[in-house]
Amino acid sequence: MEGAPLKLYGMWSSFYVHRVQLALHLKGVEYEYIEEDLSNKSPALLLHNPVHKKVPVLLHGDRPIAESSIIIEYIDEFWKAKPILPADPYERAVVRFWCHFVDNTLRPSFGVILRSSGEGQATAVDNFRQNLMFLETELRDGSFKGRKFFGGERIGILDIVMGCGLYWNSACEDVLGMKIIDQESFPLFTSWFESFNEAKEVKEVIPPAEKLVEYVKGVLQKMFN
Ligand SMILES: N[C@@H](CCC(=O)N[C@@H](CS)C(=O)NCC(=O)O)C(=O)O
Repeated sequence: MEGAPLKLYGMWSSFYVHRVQLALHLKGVEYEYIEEDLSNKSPALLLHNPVHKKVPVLLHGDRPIAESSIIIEYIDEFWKAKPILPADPYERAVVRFWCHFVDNTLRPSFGVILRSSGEGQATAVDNFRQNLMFLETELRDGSFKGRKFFGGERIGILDIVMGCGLYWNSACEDVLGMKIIDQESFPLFTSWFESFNEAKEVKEVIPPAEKLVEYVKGVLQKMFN
């Protein structure tokens, strides 16, 4: 497989796609990017991800891999230099736990904010902030205490999974006119995000904030109409 062509099927605004792009950029691996129109999916996407029919899909030679976190682990196992997951089995389990938390608890709790209004929305904001406080506490006293990134001195899988989606949170905050992740309540998390933002590879893959805000406006409008 060494030297086999590598193609990524993606969509510019998808943070799941940004996760895979960031992993590839961190590894310094070259790939061909193919933009999908999700309202008119290509036969290649349907062929390579027949179950979910979603991006991202990574095609390595003729082998397709779907689901962003599975793709990131594949990339880390295939291109071993500059590891994205820790070597120690317990530490691997810990970051996987937190990635699972981000995808299955934290992100869905942000989604509730977007779908609610009035008092319901205030409760949803509190709930999301309580969830985020778990990560703030881990940075202060727990597994990630004293670290620049969740991965230590360099960006790891939890940074990728948390960080790429956070641009969507920021765009949603802009559109809703609400500050939900404030520096005062989440000082360590905010400073982690600043370090993440400064990374060259992050700048390479995250679309401009204004473009994302315009896109999110459209998505939220569709949700409410
Ligand atoms: N769990 C998947 C989620 C991927 C996903 O939701 N992709 C969206 C774009 S952000 C998609 O392709 N949607 C097309 C559809 O639902 O038909 C992952 O982690 O890769």
